[in-house]
Amino acid sequence: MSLRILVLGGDGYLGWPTAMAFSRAGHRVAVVDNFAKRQWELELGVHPLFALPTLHERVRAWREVTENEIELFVGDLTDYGFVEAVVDGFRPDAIVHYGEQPSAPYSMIDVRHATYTQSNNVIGNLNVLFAIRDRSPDTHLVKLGTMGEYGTPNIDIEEGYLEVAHNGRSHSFLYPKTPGSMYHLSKVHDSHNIHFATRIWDLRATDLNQGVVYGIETDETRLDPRLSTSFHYDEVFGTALNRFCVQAVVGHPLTVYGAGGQTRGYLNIRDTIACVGLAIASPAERGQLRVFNQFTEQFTVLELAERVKAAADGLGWSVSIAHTANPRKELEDHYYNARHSKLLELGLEPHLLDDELIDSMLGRIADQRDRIDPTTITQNVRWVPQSAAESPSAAAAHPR
Ligand code: USQ
Repeated sequence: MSLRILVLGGDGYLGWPTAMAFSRAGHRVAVVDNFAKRQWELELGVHPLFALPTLHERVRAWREVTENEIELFVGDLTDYGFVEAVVDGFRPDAIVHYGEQPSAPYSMIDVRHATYTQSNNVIGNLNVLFAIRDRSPDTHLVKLGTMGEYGTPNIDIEEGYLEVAHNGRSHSFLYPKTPGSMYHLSKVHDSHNIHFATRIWDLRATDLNQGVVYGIETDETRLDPRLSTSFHYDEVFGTALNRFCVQAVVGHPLTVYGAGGQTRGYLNIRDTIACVGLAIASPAERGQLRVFNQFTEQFTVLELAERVKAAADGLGWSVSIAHTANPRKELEDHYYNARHSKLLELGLEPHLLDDELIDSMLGRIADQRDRIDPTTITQNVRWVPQSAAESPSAAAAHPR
């Protein structure tokens, strides 16, 4: 069955490959973006590894390569009139919401970046909820949340909800959240707002609490170099495994923060797309907020660095691991056991991290070696300012 799917944040690392995958599968797809990410890149002096044509150019390239159309709406989710007009006009069966500021370090630069992240993300998401309520109440919201909403509690992490027994009675609550950055907090606020909208207005929603995504390629990005996705390796927008692979290519010591025992859930970018597809294929009921923990494996950050180092050693490269001072405030040795069975029950077949994948990432990155700017690998954003000279606003003024 062909569905109408609206992808918010369609210019981003995950939004663009998601839009292409649904378009190729025969759905009617539209993307929304205000190109804010490109502005943040200019602000910090960083750029994605692969040359990134504009979204208009990528949509044209997509048409040329596959004869499929992706519709494009340019605008800001914090502008309610824009969001309402898009939802009213397109009447999506599903909205996939990636359209938020996604970086923990960016949100921790200073008060301006913290308030921007929270207002941008929370207000944008509220506008989407109100537009669905008033213009298209049957639309299924598939919202990208994050495993980081839970933090690293000293008990097992359940999938969204926790049954609490208290004084002889019990109740199911959204699992308690202890997030580790202003960005992760913005997603917590979103989750509560979505929960409210499903309870009070009878909307249908799935919150995908996603782990850290790695990878460069999907079946669609491979079709043409112009269809590449926005892959970052700088301190602010790059994520752990992707950064380590780039660092290995340029011979930079792998930047394990502190002891390296920080454990997180990880998944391949291909599995992100598969999970979103599974969520859309069996939508939540009206009045229901489903929560799926979206990752396939847990690793410590040191394990990831060791995997990349071993792969680089195999290629004859000399790569070291540096335990750099941790710019974040987080536990470096902790209990972590997060349930993640609901997507597997829906049929997810994970692409687990293997040496072949790391080798192919190293190869693809090595082809772009000339585009790597090693000065952006460390940008000195700190969770806690260390001295007056290193206050967060000084870091913002001199992010490198
Ligand atoms: N880390 C290092 N060295 C590095 C980079 C990161 O040791 O060079 C450590 C971090 O301190 C952290 C872990 O690796 O303990 C993961 O950090 P990350 O930067 O890869 O990921 P994070 O900041 O948690 O955020 C990313 C995405 C975000 C998404 C989140 C999923 O940027 O959009 O929500 O992963 S999760 O981590 O499950 O919350």
